[in-house]
Amino acid sequence: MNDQPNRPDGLKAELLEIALEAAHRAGAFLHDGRPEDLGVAATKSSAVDVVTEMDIASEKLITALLAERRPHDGVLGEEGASVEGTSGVQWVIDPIDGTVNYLYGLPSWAVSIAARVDGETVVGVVHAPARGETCRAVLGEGAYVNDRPARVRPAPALELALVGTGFGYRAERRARQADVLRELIPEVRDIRRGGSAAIDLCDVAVGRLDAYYERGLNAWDYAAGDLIAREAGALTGGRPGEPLSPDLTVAAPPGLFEALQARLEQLGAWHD
Ligand code: LIP
Repeated sequence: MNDQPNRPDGLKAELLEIALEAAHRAGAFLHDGRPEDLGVAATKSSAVDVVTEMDIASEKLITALLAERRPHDGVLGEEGASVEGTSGVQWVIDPIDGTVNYLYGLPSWAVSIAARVDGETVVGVVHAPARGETCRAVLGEGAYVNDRPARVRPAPALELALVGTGFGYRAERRARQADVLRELIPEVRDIRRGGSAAIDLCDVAVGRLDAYYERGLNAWDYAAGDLIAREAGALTGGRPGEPLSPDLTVAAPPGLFEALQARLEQLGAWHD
């Protein structure tokens, strides 16, 4: 049954098929074509905020496929892709989420592609080739990992929660994030820092993490993973009553989400 009359299910199915095709093509290019001598092509907010030639090439591969398949859609990409579009559909792309991991040859990196219709995310795909895993979700139709249904782990108390997080590229922000972590770490089971927000959100969706939070993410980091986590049963948001934003991203199953969000608010995790 079509529960969204202005968005025919056929559109969501088409957007999912395109997102999967683009993510797998980019993933194969990145995984099989990674140069042995891969270096830094450019830096952004700091000397450790790096871009490789593969980030740029991956974004070009994805945007070329999108332009061919849906020429009237908008596009927002981490490495500069910016197309206004006229169709009401916007693609939000991180061509490599976990760029530093990819640069160092660590496996926790992914291609993250989301499709938004009239501003609402309706399709999310996070493809992690080195993990042999693709997570996907369509709004209202559940989340899947390698075609198996994905569900969050039942919420533990905060003190028993395995919590993922990450840190920014500017030293001043990292110092502040460490201050927050110093207070939180004795209050939870343990912390994990994987290096890819998209994968961290998927790990919440499949129950490998109880919760995840991070300050400073951009839409391309979280757009797809947010939908996947929500469709797997998580609550997501920023500060209490606010949506995800660069201020703060929080994801966890109900019960744990509220407890972690309230503690992060007390610790001022939403500001530098
Ligand atoms: C990364 C995020 C990660 C964060 C890193 C970096 P990038 O995105 O996915 O969660 O901790 O600092 O921002 O830069 O690899 O696309």
